[in-house]
Amino acid sequence: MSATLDAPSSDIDPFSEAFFADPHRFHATLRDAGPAVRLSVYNIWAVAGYAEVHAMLHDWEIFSSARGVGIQDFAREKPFRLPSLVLETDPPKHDRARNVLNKVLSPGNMRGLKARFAAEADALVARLLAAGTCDAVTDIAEEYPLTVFPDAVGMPKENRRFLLPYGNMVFNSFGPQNSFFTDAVRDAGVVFDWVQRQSQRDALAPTGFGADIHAAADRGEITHEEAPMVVRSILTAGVDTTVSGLGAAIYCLARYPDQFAKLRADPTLARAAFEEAVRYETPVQTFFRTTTRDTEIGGVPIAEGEKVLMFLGAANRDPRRFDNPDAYDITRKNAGHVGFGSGVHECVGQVFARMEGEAMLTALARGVTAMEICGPVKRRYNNTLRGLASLPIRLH
Ligand code: 8QM
Repeated sequence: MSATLDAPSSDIDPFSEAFFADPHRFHATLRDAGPAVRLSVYNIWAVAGYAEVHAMLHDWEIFSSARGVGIQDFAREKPFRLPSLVLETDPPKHDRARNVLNKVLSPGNMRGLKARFAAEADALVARLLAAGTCDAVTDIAEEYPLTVFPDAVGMPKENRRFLLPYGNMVFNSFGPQNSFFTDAVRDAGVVFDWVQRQSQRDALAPTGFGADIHAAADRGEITHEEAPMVVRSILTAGVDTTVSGLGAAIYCLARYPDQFAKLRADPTLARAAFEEAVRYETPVQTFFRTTTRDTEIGGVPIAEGEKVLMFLGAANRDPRRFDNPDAYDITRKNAGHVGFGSGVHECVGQVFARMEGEAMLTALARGVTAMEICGPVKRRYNNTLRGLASLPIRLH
């Protein structure tokens, strides 16, 4: 039993340009304000400490995903899109779709892709070295996942870039209806129908993740009506996230040449360098849960039906959990970071994401002696994702 505390409150807006431009000092303020902080701008709760975020992620019965993992409460408002069968559900409903994805995206099912990943990454680095300068966002962080991921799903070549505005829209939709969200919706109108179409069995190759998901419906693990919804989940979650992750890793290695030197000296550190970038930049910054009953977080009472915003990015830089958290250090022990979440909803695509990161950073470590930022770095603001719009670099 812990004592009841007075609820700390703050007028910080975590979905504002000021916040996105420099989140870390706001994160520190929220972590230090208390275990749970009332955000007056939205009348929601915020949780920014590692221990509290981790505990919430492991308590799906009280901190539910079924009322949406954005600011919208599905119990009160019509969801922005048909709710996801994995992301926006709780066990036991969650587990059916999740078990299908666990198999489709399992390490065993992924092994066959490894050689292709390496070859594609090496070829891309060779092309970019010949050009000299490039934009690491469009030419690497977007280009690479937009090749290897749709290939693995079994998608046709046409219009693959549509996956980017689609993801941008969905990840913005977890926040409030601010201009980031409305701009993203305006940019994404046509791709809504396209994603629906791409999720159907006859739009997908006879082999690949898409076909595997539909085959699970033949075996009765999900229904044939559900299969396109599960394909939609991987199309939504599989691109923008890894684009942000790869962009983060390259940005870290370009900013901290001592770390790139370490990686070049031992390219087997590529996996660790990617992992540390996921901790350090935390591509998926936040998700909400909704309380299913009256509860408390660190002694702060929280009523039933409240939206609680988890700051994964703040948790990943909590000095109570990580030594010198604001240093990008590819040899640190960062196990336990929540960049891929934790608990029943922990990222089901993490094997794939890490393979992309490892392949790309290995190719850079082997083929490039130095990366130099050679123009203005621009952030891409999004209500959920932390990433870049532009990163001009010269490769040596
Ligand atoms: C985020 O549609 C979905 O099922 C879905 C969308 C976005 C994500 C996950 C699942 C966490 C990467």
